[in-house]
Amino acid sequence: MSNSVHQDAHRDRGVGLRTRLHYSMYASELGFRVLKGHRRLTHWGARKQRSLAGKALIKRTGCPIKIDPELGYRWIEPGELPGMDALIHSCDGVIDGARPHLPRLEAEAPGRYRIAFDLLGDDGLDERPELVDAMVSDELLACASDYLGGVPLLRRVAVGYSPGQEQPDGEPWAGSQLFHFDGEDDRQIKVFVLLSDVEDERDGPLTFLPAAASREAVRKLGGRPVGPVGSYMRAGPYADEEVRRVVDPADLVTMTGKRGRILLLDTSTTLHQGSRVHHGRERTVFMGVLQRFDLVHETPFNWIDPGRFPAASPQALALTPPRSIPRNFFFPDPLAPRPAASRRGEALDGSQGAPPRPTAA
Ligand SMILES: O=C(O)CCC(=O)C(=O)O
Ligand SMILES: [Fe+2]
Repeated sequence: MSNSVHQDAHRDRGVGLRTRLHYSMYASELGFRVLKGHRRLTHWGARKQRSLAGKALIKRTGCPIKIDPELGYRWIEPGELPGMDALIHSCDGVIDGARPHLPRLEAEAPGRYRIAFDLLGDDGLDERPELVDAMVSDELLACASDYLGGVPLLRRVAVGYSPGQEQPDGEPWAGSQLFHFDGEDDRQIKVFVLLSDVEDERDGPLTFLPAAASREAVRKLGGRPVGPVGSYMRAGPYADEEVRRVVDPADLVTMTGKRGRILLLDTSTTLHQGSRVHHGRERTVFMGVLQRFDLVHETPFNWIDPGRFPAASPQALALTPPRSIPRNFFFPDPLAPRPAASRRGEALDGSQGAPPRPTAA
């Protein structure tokens, strides 16, 4: 993308100078490295603390769950992670409570916000501590500390509802329904838990290419192209035909399965898409997001109270971001009468350098 296109897009969006500078650096491979170096220096002390705390946790737990960076994913077997039954049960309550509101939410949601809804706001999350507990268990944090090089942050907890799309054949897929890499950092872990059975492509399964194959695909695609300006995607979205040209369909992994199936996925190193839900179907998936404290590109995050855990414990570290935001800042009650999408805009308007929302739940 040429510079002038970048500039026009920035002008159209009416974003501040700091944000413009950030995006023009973030969009290039070298700029990303520079930003990464800058974050590392800025958070040197915190990184050290998190690295030591992570090593202690890995030693204490024996780190039973490991993610192979060449794969960038790992399925979780029943019983491997504590708290998952409570989590699934709790999410059922969230979905039941939201069910009467869904037609209105869908009718109100503009464009890309219609692909996947997060049914939890900060308040809803606060009422359901079992969701956070499952995401900061010693076992999961040990795994994430091993993979990310220190105790990470739990930045998002979401109950994602993806509605069936009106014209699955006629309407082109968009946003996170197209293959992309998430761009907050060069590694992160998303924990996905199926809350409904995902049987086949009609249910819009999360579909991804393992990390080594993704690297190869991007090489064949002619390097890692930049994402659209102002997007949380560092690369992509790619048209299906482009992906089809360089990817063996047999290499794609789909998150189909019965309710309760759990996947850990590095969405920064694996090319992925999802939520291509066909008309008349729906998909509900829980998502927890673990990212490094010194991540390169901040996207909206939940307000979560670290106060339930002892100070300096791995759990408290995982819930203490570098900058605090007011509760409900990014994620106000999604079921409130006024469309959440419009209130999100309000929260960001006029804030200096705040990034836009991600498109997916
Ligand atoms: O909706 C999906 O399955 C894909 C979502 C996605 O791209 C993500 O969570 O990073
Ligand atoms: Fe994604």
